[in-house]
Amino acid sequence: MKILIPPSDLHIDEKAPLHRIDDYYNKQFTKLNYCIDLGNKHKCDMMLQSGDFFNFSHDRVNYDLKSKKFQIKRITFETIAKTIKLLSKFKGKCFSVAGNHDQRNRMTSLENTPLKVLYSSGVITQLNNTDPIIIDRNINIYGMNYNDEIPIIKNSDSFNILVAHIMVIKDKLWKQQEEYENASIFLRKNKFDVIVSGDNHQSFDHHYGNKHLFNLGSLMRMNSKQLDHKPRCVIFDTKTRECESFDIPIDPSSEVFSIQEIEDERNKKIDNEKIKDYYNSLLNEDKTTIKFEDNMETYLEENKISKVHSDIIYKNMGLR
Ligand SMILES: [Mn+2]
Repeated sequence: MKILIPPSDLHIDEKAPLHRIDDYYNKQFTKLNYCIDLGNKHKCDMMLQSGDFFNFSHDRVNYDLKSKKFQIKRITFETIAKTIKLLSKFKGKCFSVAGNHDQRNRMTSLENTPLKVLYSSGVITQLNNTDPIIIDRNINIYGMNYNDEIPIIKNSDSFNILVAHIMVIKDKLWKQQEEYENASIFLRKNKFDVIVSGDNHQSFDHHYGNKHLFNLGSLMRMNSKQLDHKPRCVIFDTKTRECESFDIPIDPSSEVFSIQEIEDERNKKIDNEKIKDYYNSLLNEDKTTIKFEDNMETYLEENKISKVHSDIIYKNMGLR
């Protein structure tokens, strides 16, 4: 049985993220199309997608930094239709779980969401953590939708697969990051043969003996921190337990991002940091206040200015 594993976080969206200057909308579909063609070419029997299929679950009012205007963010019917058409091209079966972006207000119910339309259309099937989907009698596929508990394996003799929207990391994404699963420990402590995880937009895989974890990251370079991100697919063969990685063709980041805008933003951040430092230095200077009179009094006291001279100063300041 051959499994196509596309990037974990597709985040299909109508509009390009900040600093992208290319035809972002169509590139999402070109890339997804590449994955599906690849799966068909290699005769993959199924595709496993690990959540955050769409960037939004419902309409949202958003302030656009570029145009400085409020705009409604929504996934249109056309985009959903386009996605269904594309997925129906895949000759195998598609399975997925819901990510936090797919869930309405982070509720587990998918009522009235774009992902629910995909599930209802039948082009893709939602996995869950209680009843595995059994394929070829031996392959059991479990799902962990966002915020679900880790499933309990029912048939330990089977080939068990977990598709999960859960933060699995190789290295911390930021210093204070607390809620995550370490890839190596997560793979070792759970008895799944294959884990396909999503949520972390970085791309990596981890192997422990005969067990494999794939977190392929985002489909698109969604922000300036992802200039070097290389989206890819993996094809895994359950018989041989071998995998092959395929890079999805991309354009150089200098062509898809406005490097000038990114640099300007970085400089602005540095300026803001400087202002913040200056402000903090004022706060730390314990005796200095915003009131000139108070500062003067402190100065006169600290420098032991005589009463005669202080009185002259206060008189001229109109305070005595
Ligand atoms: Mn995501």
